[in-house]
Amino acid sequence: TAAGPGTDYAHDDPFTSERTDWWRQDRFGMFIHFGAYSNWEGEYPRADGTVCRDAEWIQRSCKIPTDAYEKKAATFDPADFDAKAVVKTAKDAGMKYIVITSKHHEGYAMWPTKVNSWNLRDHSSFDKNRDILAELKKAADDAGIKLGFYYSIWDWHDPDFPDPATFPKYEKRMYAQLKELVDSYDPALLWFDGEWDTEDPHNPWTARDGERLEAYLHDLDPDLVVNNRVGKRRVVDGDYGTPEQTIPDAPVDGQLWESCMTLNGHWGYARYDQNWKSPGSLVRNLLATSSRSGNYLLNVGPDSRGGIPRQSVDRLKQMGDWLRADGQGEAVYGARYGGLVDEPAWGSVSRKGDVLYAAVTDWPAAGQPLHLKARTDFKIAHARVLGSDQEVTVTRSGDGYDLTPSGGPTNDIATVVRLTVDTGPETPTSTG
Ligand code: H79
Repeated sequence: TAAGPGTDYAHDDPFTSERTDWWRQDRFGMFIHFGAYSNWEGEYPRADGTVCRDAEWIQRSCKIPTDAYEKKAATFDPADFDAKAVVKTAKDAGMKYIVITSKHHEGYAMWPTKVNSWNLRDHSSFDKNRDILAELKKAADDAGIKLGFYYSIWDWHDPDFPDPATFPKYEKRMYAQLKELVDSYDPALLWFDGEWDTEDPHNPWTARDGERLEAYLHDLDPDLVVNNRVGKRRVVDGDYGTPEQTIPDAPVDGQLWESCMTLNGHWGYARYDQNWKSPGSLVRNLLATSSRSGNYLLNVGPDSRGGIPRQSVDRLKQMGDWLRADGQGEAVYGARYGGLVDEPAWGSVSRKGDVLYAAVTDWPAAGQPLHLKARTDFKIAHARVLGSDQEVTVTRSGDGYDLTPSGGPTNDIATVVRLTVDTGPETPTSTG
């Protein structure tokens, strides 16, 4: 929850770790869920003629026998996976980093690991000379995009995983795989998952295991940004918190955070799921996260051939169009919690130094003001609408300020009012 007015101003100033600096500026990333599950495209046809549906959890939720699952993986041939196109999709969306599943709960490695043969090179119909993580790394480097890997601790395939007696053998292989990933692809970030306590299969992972792994990884590469699911999601675990499919309603005290979300209702590709979020709600989500000092990690799920669904690409493109239009991305990149004012019902307010960005999703009727409720004393020196030369009248009003635009919004999603503020002691005045 938000702290009181006195400490708001300094909010997230404790987060000055050099390691997370790029990540805190970038604000917007692409999550990619891609694995052997993608080859099912969300549908498992049962022997009785019915179809069981789910995405990256399909093996568990549809109780697919191991031999059938392995047989299906042997036909996995994502020949259309185009790393350059993926990176271009991310870049055009205004995304600054990519996190791809290197191994999800199914245990299948998306790179040619030497640890086992349950991987895209040794257990697929894919070109043996290709390595999609290497391709992605190259394309991301060329485009100035950071690359990170998701890695599930919970593993449904490794026979040594669930039994605490054999778990150390699994852990050794996990360490070896992570070393391969770090050595071969030099990722900027590792995104762990599946750290939670659960049965079927039992998950022996402890907070202590997380601390040990985190130390090991930072020994390999001190710059690696690591999420909090490396441990048990305590504030001390990893570099940042990971709310999933939800956005905290205020900045999170004492912790960096990133909300990961889907574009439809699933992470992995599910051909039947056409429940797509609108570009407007996606931009509002991005504004909500950045204005509360969080990041937004938005997911795509490539299909069995490795292509990102057209519906995903279209929506991401519209987000990028919004971010590029009139420099509106200024309100997101490098921005954080506004602090000086309460979050208004008509939009969100982010801050970068002396500038507040009021992103207005509900533009007022002609002559009506946008009210900003002040949490502390400050002065608005200047107000203007990005992409418009209209006047904005600023008046001191009761518990804050009224901003009265003289014209309409510049776009249908969110129009940004850029406010230059002075936090000095002078009395606020009105300005055009
Ligand atoms: O990769 C995506 C999901 O597949 C994965 N995380 C995102 C990023 C994810 N897996 N599970 N969940 C999210 C939701 C958590 C389900 C759980 Fe449970 C409920 C874990 C513990 C209780 C299901 C029921 C698994 C164990 C019991």
